[in-house]
Amino acid sequence: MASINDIANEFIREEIEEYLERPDEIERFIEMFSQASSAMQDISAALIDGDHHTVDELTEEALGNGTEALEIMDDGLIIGMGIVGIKFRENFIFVPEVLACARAMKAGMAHIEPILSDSGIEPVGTVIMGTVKGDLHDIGKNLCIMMLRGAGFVVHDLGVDTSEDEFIEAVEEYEAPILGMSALLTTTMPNMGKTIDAFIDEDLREEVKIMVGGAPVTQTFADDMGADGYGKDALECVSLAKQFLEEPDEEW
Ligand code: B12
Repeated sequence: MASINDIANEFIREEIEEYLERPDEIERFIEMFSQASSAMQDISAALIDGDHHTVDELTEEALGNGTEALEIMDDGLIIGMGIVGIKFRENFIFVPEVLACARAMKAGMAHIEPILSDSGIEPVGTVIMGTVKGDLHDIGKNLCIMMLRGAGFVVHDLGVDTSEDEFIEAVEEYEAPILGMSALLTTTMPNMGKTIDAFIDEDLREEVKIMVGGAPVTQTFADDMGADGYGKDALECVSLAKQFLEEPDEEW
């Protein structure tokens, strides 16, 4: 088992000691950070600090040094956002600070987006993606979109706060066989189910495979609302979309 001293970055060690209280979370983050390179730890530290200039510079530098875009996304940006989430949950920081961190995350994503989205392969299928009504969180959805594009999917991004009608109109307009919905709030998760019901009411449910995701969403919740698939991260989002295309008539 790794120890806190296996983490090279002092700022990260201090963040863990000062803000993490649950033993399982302390252990999980020590494990993850100790496995990340010191360059990735520096990116995480800048993100946690809400410093978008430094995230911008360090991401560009890491790519220039040959670090894979996926490694930067997983070991730099997403782990850092995990610490931000805990500090927010425990009321150590508030919306303005989280917005600064989100801006830093986006500064890093701006560099890796063209790489992950540029698959250079023939389009394999069309996906509609959006965050559900009432919900403004888009970082996770945008990561999924990058990865889908990188895997050759054409993705129409409906953005945030997307109504049932907007999802239906987009699926019809683009004749998309796949729809992905994201929700980060327990209060907006039910809007996924409402959207699925709206597809049933319009007699369009058989026309589209529906996948759902977002931090509070679970496989059980997805099953209960009648989604075709649930993905815990952007990689699972891509593999679900691929499965939907490969076996369009299978049960998921
Ligand atoms: C950043 C953030 C914000 C930013 C959002 C900026 C932005 N542009 O997105 C801001 C500051 C605006 C914000 C606002 C609010 N937030 Co907020 N926010 C977060 C935070 C810290 C991180 C979310 C994030 O980006 N995670 C990183 C990404 C990479 O992870 P992800 O979104 O889960 O996505 C991954 C997977 O879930 C999956 N995935 C995502 N979508 C999809 C879709 C499909 C189809 C698939 C297959 C997979 C998939 O793949 C992604 C990549 O791996 C979370 C904490 C947390 N633990 O999630 C709180 C959190 C979600 N927020 C919370 C709250 C309460 C709010 C506010 C209500 C706060 C307030 N008082 O105003 C508002 C709500 C605004 C609104 N109407 O939406 C709570 C929700 C609690 C709850 N029970 O519902 C959380 C959990 C914080 C907490 N208290 O613990 N927030």
